[in-house]
Amino acid sequence: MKSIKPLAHWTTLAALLFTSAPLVAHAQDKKPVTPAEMNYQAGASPLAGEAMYQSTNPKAPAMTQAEFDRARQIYFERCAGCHGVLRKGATGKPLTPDLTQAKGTDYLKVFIGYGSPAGMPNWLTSGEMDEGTVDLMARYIQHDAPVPPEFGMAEMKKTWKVIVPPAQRPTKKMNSYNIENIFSTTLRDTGEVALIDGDTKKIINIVKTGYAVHISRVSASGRYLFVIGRDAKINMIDLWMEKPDNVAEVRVGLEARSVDTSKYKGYEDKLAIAGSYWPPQYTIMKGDTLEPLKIVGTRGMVVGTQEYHPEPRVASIVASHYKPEFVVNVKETGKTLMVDYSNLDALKVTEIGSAPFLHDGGWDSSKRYFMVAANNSNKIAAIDAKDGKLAAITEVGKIPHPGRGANFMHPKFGPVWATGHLGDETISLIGTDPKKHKQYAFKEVAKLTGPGGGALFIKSHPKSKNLYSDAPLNPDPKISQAVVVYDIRNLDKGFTVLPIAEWAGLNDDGAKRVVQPEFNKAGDEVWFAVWSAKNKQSALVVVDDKTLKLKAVIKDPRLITPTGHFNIYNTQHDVY
Ligand code: DHE
Repeated sequence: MKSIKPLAHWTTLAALLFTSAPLVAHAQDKKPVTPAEMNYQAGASPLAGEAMYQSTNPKAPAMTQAEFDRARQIYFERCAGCHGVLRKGATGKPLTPDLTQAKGTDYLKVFIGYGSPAGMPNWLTSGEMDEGTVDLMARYIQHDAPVPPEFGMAEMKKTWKVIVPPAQRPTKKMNSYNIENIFSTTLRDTGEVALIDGDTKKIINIVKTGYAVHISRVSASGRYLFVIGRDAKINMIDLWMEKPDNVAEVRVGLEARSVDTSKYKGYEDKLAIAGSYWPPQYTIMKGDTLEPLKIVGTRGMVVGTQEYHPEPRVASIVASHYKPEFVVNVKETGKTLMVDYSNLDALKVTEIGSAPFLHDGGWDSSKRYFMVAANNSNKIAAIDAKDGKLAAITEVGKIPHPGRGANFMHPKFGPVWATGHLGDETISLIGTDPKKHKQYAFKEVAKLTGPGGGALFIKSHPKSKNLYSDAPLNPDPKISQAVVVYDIRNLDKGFTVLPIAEWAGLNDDGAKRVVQPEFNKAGDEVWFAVWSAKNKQSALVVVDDKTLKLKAVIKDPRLITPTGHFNIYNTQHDVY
């Protein structure tokens, strides 16, 4: 093992590094990553806990098995979100041995220790890693990337559990809840969702789900709730039970983010689908039991460059209302796959290329166009679900992040869909009506100015005259702990700030990031999560949409790290 160099030596190298050429040569010239994006992407991967074979490269500095295992775990906890599982590069630069060995251990140590102006965190000087760990990581990334195991049908079947078989489930609704106004709230760090009665604001049940649970989606009938964890575990919850709870679960991979269910006429509640980050694939399951039926890999060529990508992760998935199809967005290859589920034995997939990296998105108000953010290209692609083609690509601000976006009727431009941005303070409005407002269709017709970057979610409702936008990743707590509201009838007036975290009246100094506006079924209340660390108090805050005044604060020791929340009716019917 090489000895650790004194800090002075590092500083000299750091100076050299920042005044010379970029550390790692890269095929595509990458733009700097903002701190907000870095915070967002750099979450721990569940792959950190997976056993993998030690890979060695004879030209790389030697490592013991114990060192390799420790470095691998750190890599998946800290680095994989940006640099990719196989280190081929994503938000961060590629770190394959051909590139890293050419730089050498000392050079890499400086890069890891001090970070870079392009967005690499300063792991040493921030105190997150000591010098020994930095040295370990510098040696590790010169070895070949260990490949996590594949996860096929046999592995899935081993994890598949039908907790309550369909025949033993209720034949009618067994509770008195107004199911359509229940909220499923992600409790991120406890691996649970809180089911909350939207009328009484009381917790109905806390349901165990996967690790670092991510999103909830609702079946076409509104009876079943599907929740996916980052560990690719899907939980299916029956809302008809006296106390709604899990009836089935399965793992569809080792890491995942998206789930949805078939919504086309005649296929309601019949199928479910989930997309995985690792292995890069999507899985179609039976809608009432989660039995895995069909697994399809997404490895392939990147749009434009037509270079092979070994790990194109599956990002957002939605069910089409126009055809028996799932709209599957593949991140790194920049492709939307229209997966026809009418015959799983002769699967037809229409591949629509747009731009990398496809991430999140939502329907326009007609539910014909799926508006998906290509967040590495600062673009929104409009996918026409009726004609199965790309309708248009629209340039927007820096790193668009719509969640599912917000639809409303603009006084001049007609129906528009809106997205906020992680990388700048703007909100882009895109016209979505090619029939009656052709001149504005799929054009960025207006840009609103918000309080700053770091926005993740934006929301409106057909019955509301307001547009809400959060900014939980903004570095200024005054911004990250509040939301802004625009009056749709008078957008030129600018925004009003609602101090949501302050209204929550929390008893400690938690991060209190305000996340994701979500309307109730009636469209007259907006819910927000006030997200603090696991050991700090969090809350949900409910605002009256008409008066913009505080309506309720929901606090409970069980509400740990609430992030996303999903109203059953609005999620079922794609109302946003
Ligand atoms: Fe998410 C949606 C991926 C970090 C809260 N997130 C999505 C979707 C994807 C995704 C692909 C779209 C799913 C769909 O529509 O089918 N999210 C990722 C990441 O890869 C990323 C950047 C890093 C990670 O390690 O996971 C990430 N996401 C976060 C967070 O840190 C957030 C703020 C808090 C949390 O719970 O982890 C977060 N993501 C959400 C929410 C949605 C979401 C609330 C659903 C939005 C909606 O309106 O549907």
